[in-house]
Amino acid sequence: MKLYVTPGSPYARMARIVVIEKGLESRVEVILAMTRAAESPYYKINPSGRVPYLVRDDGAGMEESAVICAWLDHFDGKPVFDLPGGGEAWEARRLEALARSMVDGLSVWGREITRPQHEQSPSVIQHEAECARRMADVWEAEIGHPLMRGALNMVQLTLACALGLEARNPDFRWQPGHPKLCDWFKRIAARLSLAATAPPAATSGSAELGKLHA
Ligand SMILES: N[C@@H](CCC(=O)N[C@@H](CS)C(=O)NCC(=O)O)C(=O)O
Repeated sequence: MKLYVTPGSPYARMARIVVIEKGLESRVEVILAMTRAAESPYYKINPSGRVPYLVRDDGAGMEESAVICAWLDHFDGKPVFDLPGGGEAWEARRLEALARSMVDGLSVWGREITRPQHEQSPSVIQHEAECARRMADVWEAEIGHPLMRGALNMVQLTLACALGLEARNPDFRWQPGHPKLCDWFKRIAARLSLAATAPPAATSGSAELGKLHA
């Protein structure tokens, strides 16, 4: 399989983490894609131009981090990241949506600040900065939830990738005033799969097509 990513994408990071957690490094070639660039050769592989994108062994291509993570997790027939069913199902889905909402907002903010200065919208930046601040407050209150402890699951993974975006955006300073979230993040960020996929500090944003070790 081939997994197309960029080093700074939180969505691609989720898939890269699952590759490592599931020991799929020898089955999945992780490839850097050139996104958001006119005439990128990547558009011939994935017409939407987004990452992550998984080209399966049967040649079919899959979009969407949640779908790709689930596919990779189920590849060996022994999924470990599925959210619980039964009585906990709605809580799990509620929290996953909350974490994904934070990634989505931070991605809008991150995209805005990587545009040329004259194209950036101060009101979009302010809106997303305030949203991120409120979301950090919400997570400070939610982080004690039982689903945020114990075996790694998609909620934890998604939130960790959201908070990790502090490396990409110097104005996303969620740590002050959020001691419980800081403790939680410190522990999860030390995990091998997270340390190996930590986003680089923001530079130009996209990368040449090439190989990337998960
Ligand atoms: N909902 C998608 C979002 C993917 C996404 O927006 N990826 C960004 C990188 S963080 C991207 O590929 N942007 C390039 C573009 O929009 O052309 C997912 O969960 O995979």
